[in-house]
Amino acid sequence: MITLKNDDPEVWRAIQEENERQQNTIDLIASENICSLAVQEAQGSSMTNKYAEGYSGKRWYAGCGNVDAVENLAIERAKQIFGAEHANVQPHAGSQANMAVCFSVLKPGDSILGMDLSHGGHLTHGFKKNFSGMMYEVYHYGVKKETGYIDYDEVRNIAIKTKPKMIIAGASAYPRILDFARFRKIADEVGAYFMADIAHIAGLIAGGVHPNPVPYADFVTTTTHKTLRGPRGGLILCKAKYAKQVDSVVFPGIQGGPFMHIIAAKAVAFKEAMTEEFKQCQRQTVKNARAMAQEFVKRGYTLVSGGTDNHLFLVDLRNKGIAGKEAQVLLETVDIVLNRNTIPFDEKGANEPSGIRIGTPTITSRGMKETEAVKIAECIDRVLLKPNDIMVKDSVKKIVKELCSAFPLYEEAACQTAK
Ligand code: DSN
Repeated sequence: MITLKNDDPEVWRAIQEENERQQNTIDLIASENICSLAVQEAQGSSMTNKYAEGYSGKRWYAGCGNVDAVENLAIERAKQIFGAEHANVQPHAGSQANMAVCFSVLKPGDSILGMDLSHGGHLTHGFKKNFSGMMYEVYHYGVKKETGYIDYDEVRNIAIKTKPKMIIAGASAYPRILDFARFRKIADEVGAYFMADIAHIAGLIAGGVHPNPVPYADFVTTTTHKTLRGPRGGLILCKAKYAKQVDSVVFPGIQGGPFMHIIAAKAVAFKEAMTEEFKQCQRQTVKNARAMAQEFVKRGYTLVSGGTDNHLFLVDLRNKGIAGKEAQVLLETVDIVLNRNTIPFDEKGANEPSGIRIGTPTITSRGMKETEAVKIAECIDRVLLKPNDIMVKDSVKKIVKELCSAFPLYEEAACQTAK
């Protein structure tokens, strides 16, 4: 059998090195996770060869019986997890999911109200260089300077003043619970559609550790690869009355042939997300984030909103004399990987932000608990305090190495449902 190793050793080597990098680093990027080998197997399957434009039972091409079966499974499982009336599992990514929802009910020039990117929002919620910012008149809400929490009275005031056609809740860097009922109330008051983008927190919702927006929102979008721990992709949930509009925007509106291998992998991940092991992992993800956040506070760091309710938190480094990017680069030298992040009201701007974002999905999927989370916080603090101290760096690298070998990515990982 011709294997990748024989056939294309350069690509094979890069993949081996990536496997090793993932195994040997502490990954704190809040949007990343480790999907199971079963999810990877489905992604690497023959379903990648199949064209299946259309929907189950209504495809353009012949030979779609097997892909119909996996798409049906993915749809039914997604609906079951979140209690949704309709699911479209074809969006290639979260951005396409958001675009499809926007195109299904908005016209160019309509107005939307979403969270400011610099306060934790997302590019597709109205950033000026994104389709959402180019096509729609955008209004933003943010967090309160004194508290770091979303100011729902401000959201309401802006909504009353601007009368948006759609209100978007959801964030990529907001450490607190989102009050979907409150967003719904505001949307109803001004006659707006309500879309919740749960890309970051979908796994937490499936695990019962964050409220579910499905009862409140007209549309719910998500990626499938973050806390949900599936393949890289997107998903739309909506009320039955919007099903036809949404489906016809996804295909043929903005996408062609669906990625059937990814849809198969989504089905696998959705099955895993219904297990008790998965739910336990989501609970632990939040416990780990809380434990780590508390340790940072204890060590004199300022956290946006003072802590976290979910899988991530934001560290404001301004009182530590180090910028977010410097911290990111420095920590990578000791095999701790995270990303720089703007903090709300950051004077420095998006390219040189003053903070870092720390997330616990990946370490939790490896089986780490509060003890390890606290130890990692201590390691980060030691390196940030003495960025040029070789002895400190060596000692931290050693601890990282020990943690990584004690908690392998795929063997004996407590949160893995399929090995
Ligand atoms: N890039 C993702 C994140 O890191 O949060 C959002 O799409």
